[in-house]
Amino acid sequence: MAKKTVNVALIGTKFMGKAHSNAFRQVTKFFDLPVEPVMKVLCGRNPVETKELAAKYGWEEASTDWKKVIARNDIDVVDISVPGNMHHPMAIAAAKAGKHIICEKPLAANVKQAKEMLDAVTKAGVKNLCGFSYRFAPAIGTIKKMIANGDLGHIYHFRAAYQQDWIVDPEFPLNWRLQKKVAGCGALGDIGAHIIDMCQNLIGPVEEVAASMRTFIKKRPLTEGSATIAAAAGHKKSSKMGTVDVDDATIILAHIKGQDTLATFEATRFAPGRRNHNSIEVNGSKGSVLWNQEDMNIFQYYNVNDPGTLQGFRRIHATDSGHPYTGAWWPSAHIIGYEHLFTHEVHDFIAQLNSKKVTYPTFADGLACQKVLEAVEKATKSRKWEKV
Ligand code: SOE
Repeated sequence: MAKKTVNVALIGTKFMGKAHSNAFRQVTKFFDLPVEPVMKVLCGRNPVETKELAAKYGWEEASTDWKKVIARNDIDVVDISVPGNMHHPMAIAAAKAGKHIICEKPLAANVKQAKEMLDAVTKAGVKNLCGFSYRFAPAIGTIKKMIANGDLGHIYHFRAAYQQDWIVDPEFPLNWRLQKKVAGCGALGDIGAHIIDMCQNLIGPVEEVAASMRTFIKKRPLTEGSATIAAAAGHKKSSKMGTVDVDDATIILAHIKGQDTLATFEATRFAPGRRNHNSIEVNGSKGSVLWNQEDMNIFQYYNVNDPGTLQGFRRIHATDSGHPYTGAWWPSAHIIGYEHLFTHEVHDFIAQLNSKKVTYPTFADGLACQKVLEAVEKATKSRKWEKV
């Protein structure tokens, strides 16, 4: 008997559009899903490029009109993988049209928008996922279980640093990620959002914050194209300069609700040599764990109960740790990579389309993160601790 299918429309053709396209293409090849996602239509701004990319990535059709795509009766799932300023209008329209929604992080440009988005999906009764992709790394799944089991005991510290270096060069052009009106935020929302979600997912809700935000390079050359992270050098720069109105780096101190835990977060695009160093360290009364995305398949575990002569950090292969995703790929220690996170994300979303309770990050988690982002901005201005 033929499997039931759901038709997917993906809006966005760049970095995340590519990652999500790959996920939809791979997921049915490696996992058994109760319903099969059909790659129906890819939507982008440039008609020629979108058509080419739709064919390349495996989408049946291409479109440049997101409103029409969302309104189509034959579309079941809308995936929003575009810059932050478009998340709100697209998600509201998709919810009103009764579509299930995947939306990239940060969920919105502010708390008000995020609340409206959550209200819209709740009212429509549609499934919703916010793209905190690092939750889907096998090591993170295992660490979450260890913390929940009490293997680390009482958690004293959650320490996270998400460091990148792609805009260290002052000549790097003012691309969309450096403009508040398009991105909605800077390093804090783009990469800080990942580690704030990581903390709220692994440890507990952030209750209050103190913070400092900086924009080190305040003027940058305007770009004639859309400069991407990977291709800074090859871009046509104009001689005109524009203002960077988002943060280059943010540092946060935080308290966790109902727990005697101190958390720190650092989100920066000014750490030369750190290309995508998303790292966490958790210290508890019974042990510690360390993880970093650049060595994604490994995590380190220190157990205070190991015999004294053998104490030290163990290097653990997360592909060996019995995680539900790893068996679908390769034998133990045949490593997986960044793109697999999105495949796992899409897997969970499609597999749980008919479930009452879901295990993936939702718009409620997106809103919870957005509230922390807003409190951080407030704390930076007030120079005081601010409640989330
Ligand atoms: C750019 O800073 C970026 O692509 C983020 O937007 C992603 O969320 C992160 O996974 C990698 O870095």
